[in-house]
Amino acid sequence: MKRKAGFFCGLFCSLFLQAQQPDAMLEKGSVRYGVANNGVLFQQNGNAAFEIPKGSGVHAILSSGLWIGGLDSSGGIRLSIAAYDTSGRDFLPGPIDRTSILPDDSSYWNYVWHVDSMEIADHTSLYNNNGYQAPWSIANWPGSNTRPGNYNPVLAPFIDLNNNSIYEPQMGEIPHVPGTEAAYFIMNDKRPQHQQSGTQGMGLEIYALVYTVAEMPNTVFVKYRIVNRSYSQYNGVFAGIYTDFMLGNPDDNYTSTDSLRNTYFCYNGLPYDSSGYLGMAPVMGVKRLNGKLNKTIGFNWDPNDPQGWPQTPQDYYNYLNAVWKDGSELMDPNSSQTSFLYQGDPCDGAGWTEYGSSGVVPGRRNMLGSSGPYTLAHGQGITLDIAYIFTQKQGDVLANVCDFYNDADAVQTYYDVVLTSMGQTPEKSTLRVYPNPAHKEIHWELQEGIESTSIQLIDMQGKARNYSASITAIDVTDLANGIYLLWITDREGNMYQNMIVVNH
Ligand SMILES: [Ca+2]
Ligand SMILES: [Ca+2]
Repeated sequence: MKRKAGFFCGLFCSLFLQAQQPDAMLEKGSVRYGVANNGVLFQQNGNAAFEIPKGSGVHAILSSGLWIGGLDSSGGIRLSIAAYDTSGRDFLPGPIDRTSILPDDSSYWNYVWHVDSMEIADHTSLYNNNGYQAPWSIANWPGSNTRPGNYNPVLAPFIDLNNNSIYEPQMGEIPHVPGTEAAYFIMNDKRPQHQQSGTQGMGLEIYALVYTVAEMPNTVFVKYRIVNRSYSQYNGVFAGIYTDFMLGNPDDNYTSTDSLRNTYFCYNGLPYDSSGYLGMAPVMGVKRLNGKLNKTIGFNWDPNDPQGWPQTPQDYYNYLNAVWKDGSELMDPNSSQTSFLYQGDPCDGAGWTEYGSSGVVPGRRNMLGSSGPYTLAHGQGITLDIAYIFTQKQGDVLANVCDFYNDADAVQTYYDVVLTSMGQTPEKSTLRVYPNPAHKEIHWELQEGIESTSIQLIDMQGKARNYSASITAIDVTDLANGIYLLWITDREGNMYQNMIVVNH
């Protein structure tokens, strides 16, 4: 049985290999957006690819990319920067060998794996049927490494039905991703020549999951897991998201920061967007969901301006630290040093905003929001959970800014309740569950001395049920038959998970 399925996959995979691309378009929500495996999101062939409403031909973002900077043991600046898909590349697709610290430059990795929840559900129920053909991205999901070399054994989250740490789609195993549609890719910063930043990389392996959920159709979620595979320790590491906004006509915009909500955003600087959104002047925001946004800054595209496009490694690193290219600090209108550009509130007019400042002409805008500084030792990582949130409701520009805050709060709540545990590869896997399959009750065992602070049971649609942290068993008699994840977090934030089959 197993051999037959393997043969079938082999034939299928080779036939359809050419169908896969290093980029994908996703469109299950209200946004049609492009994902590429070079670190630049929402841009294809130099064109904006964040169309909302879908089919309108109007875009809210021109491009958005990951910016990482840090200092090596001798104080040298290391950078990995993705800004535009037509500009230089710092990232390469694929993982890094954990022994040699070299990237696998095989074309095997030059893909964006693209899955949707219907295909995954079909695979769960049909995998064993005669004539069923698994979609390419499910059959070839990079769950467990199959390449020669000492790569991380688990390279993409998956449901491991038999707990052997091997991804076996021919046995009904599936990608473990949230939402209705997801794109996944692996990249590294070991490109020999960093074309954008002109520095060496740090030896980072990056897993990127981009996805849409049905409940938040105007939002695109991204999870970056960034791991230091090198043997060096880096200090002063910042991880940032750079975004060049369109918002219909890109030349009439303003930007702002809401540091308490860990978000920066773009809103129309004129009451009327002169092409695209017209009177419905929306807001496009970028929000960190799983930690603090520590710095924001924006700059123009003139490389000769001290507040313009970065030229040297120090320029990039300064911007990640919310400092101007010449080293001068970011100052608010009261001449106080700040780490957040335009950190006032356009909604109620308080504080430092572009909208309220006389003489600030609306125009093209970008923003860079970063978290850090972190120390990254060998094997340590940073996870960035990011939401790209679009708000467009009735009312004027400022009313939409007020509404954006509500949307940002709703997205944060949804993330906190439903999404935190999805799409992650848990760091610890010492959670034993029994009986499995479960008919009436499930029980579990954690290592002695570990105290759980949160217990969740999550179904395959990503819906979470929360239980008291003190319970030791869950009654499953009212749950539908199917696959669930038991997810337990302890006081130190370590996460333990195991898969449970409920079968009455
Ligand atoms: Ca398995
Ligand atoms: Ca505009």
